[in-house]
Parts: sequence; structure tokens; C-alpha cells
Amino acid sequence: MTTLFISDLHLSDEHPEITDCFLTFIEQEAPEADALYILGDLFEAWIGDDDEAPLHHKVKTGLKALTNKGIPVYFIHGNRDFLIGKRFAKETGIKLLPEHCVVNLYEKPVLIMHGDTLCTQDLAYQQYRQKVHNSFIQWLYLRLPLGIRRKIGERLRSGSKSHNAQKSQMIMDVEQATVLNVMADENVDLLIHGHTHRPDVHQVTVNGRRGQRIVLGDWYEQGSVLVVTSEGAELQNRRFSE
Ligand code: OKV
Ligand code: MN
Repeated sequence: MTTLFISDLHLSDEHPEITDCFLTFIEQEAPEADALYILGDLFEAWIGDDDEAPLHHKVKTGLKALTNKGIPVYFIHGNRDFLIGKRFAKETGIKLLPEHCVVNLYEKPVLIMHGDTLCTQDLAYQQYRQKVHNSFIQWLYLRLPLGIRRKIGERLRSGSKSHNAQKSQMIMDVEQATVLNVMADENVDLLIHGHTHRPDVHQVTVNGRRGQRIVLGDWYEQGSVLVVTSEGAELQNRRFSE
């Protein structure tokens, strides 16, 4: 009886070792689990479900095989793959979840999200986010030819890289007050998220109750996996094979 959580794999053609590790994980480990939650940034970029690249095909085939075995796979969008849509969900059998939601984990309510919405000190990012999450803007973008969407994506990514290099680490982390507010609003004492690439278990106090905020790690050097059982939660790593 285990539930697995992962995020921030940032799959791309540049790093086939990450894709290999993920495909092994969903083929060999995830089939033994009760469920798999992917909390965003599975892909480094996503410009529409109609972008058929060999990488996308491999990942979709792997996910479909997993869901066909009866393992529920839940997905929350990250800041990079927020355009993953109904077609991808249909092709893979995964279930798309809203931006944040409370799930019942072995009789305990747990709040899950990607984590970018907690970085409220990064005003430039939150403004950009509001624009690209606007449904009319997304509708327009998705009507552009793939080549144009790809160009816009490349432009935005290179611009963001140089912009982020100037941002402080503080600004790119979560804001504690935002964490406490959302946990209090949702009435939970466990929050699980990714995005910051700082895997850790933080103790928090929400409305006088002790709680935890578990941060998932990225898959840059190894696969970061949160394994949850009725006994508790443990952050683990899966080594890349050579
Ligand atoms: C994903 C990020 C690029 C950060 C563009 C409307 C717009 C969607 C989009 C284009 C970019 C996703 C979909 C990508 C994440 C970046 C750069 C920074 C901080 C529009 C709707 F603008 F044209 F209207 N995009 N792509 N960034 O390349 O995957 O998360 S992306
Ligand atoms: Mn992210």
C-alpha cells in the first residue's frame, strides 16, 4: 500500500537519461503502487497536445501501459507543461486535477499542488502566469501553427533564463505566509508540492496545529520520489543507470 509522488522531471530531448529513468520507474515500480501523482513539470516545455515528438510518444506509451494495468495516474499542471490537455489525458488515461486540490491519502486529507502559486514574492512571474493561464489567450495561442508556437516558446524560454539568473533565491522560493494561508483555507496539516527543486520536509504550525510541508525534488541528477504509506512519507532517490 504505497502512493507515489513525483514532479519536476523536465523531460526533454537534451536529457535522455531522465526519460530512461522515468520510463523504468513507471514500468517497474509504479505498477506496484496504489496511485501515482505527477505534480507538474513532467516536461520541460509543452506547446500543445498536437506536438507529436518521439519523446512525447515514448512517454505517452509508458503512461498508457501503466494506466492500462489499473494504476490511477493523477496529474497537476506545472509552470512549464500547463498546456497539457484533454487529448493527452485521453491518450494516456491519466486524470487531470485542478491547480490545487485536497485528496484523501490513507484517511488523511492532503493538499497537493505544483507550487508555483506559492512563490508570491516573484511578482514578474505571477503576472506572466496570469497572462498565459488566461483561457482566451490560450485559445488564441493553440490556434497558431505549431512552428509559430515553437518559436514563441523558444523566445519565452531564453528570455526567462536570462531574467531568472538575476532573481534572488529568496524570491524564487515559496512565501511562508502564502503557505500558511492556503493550508488554513483548505484545513489540512499536510501539503505536498514541487517546483522549487528544494526537496525537504518542513514543519509548520497552522491554526495552532502542527503540520508538514513536503517539497518534492527534481530529476536533474536522480529521480526524486515521495513514497507515502499509511505509516508516513519518505523522500527517496532513484539512481540514473549509466
Ligand atoms: C513554459 C515557461 C516557456 C516559465 C504562450 C499563451 C502566449 C501559452 C504559451 C508558450 C511557451 C508554454 C506555452 C514555456 C514555461 C516558458 C518561459 C518561462 C517561467 C502564450 C499560452 F504568450 F503566446 F500568449 N506558451 N510554452 N516559463 O515553451 O513550454 O515557466 S513553453
Ligand atoms: Mn515548476
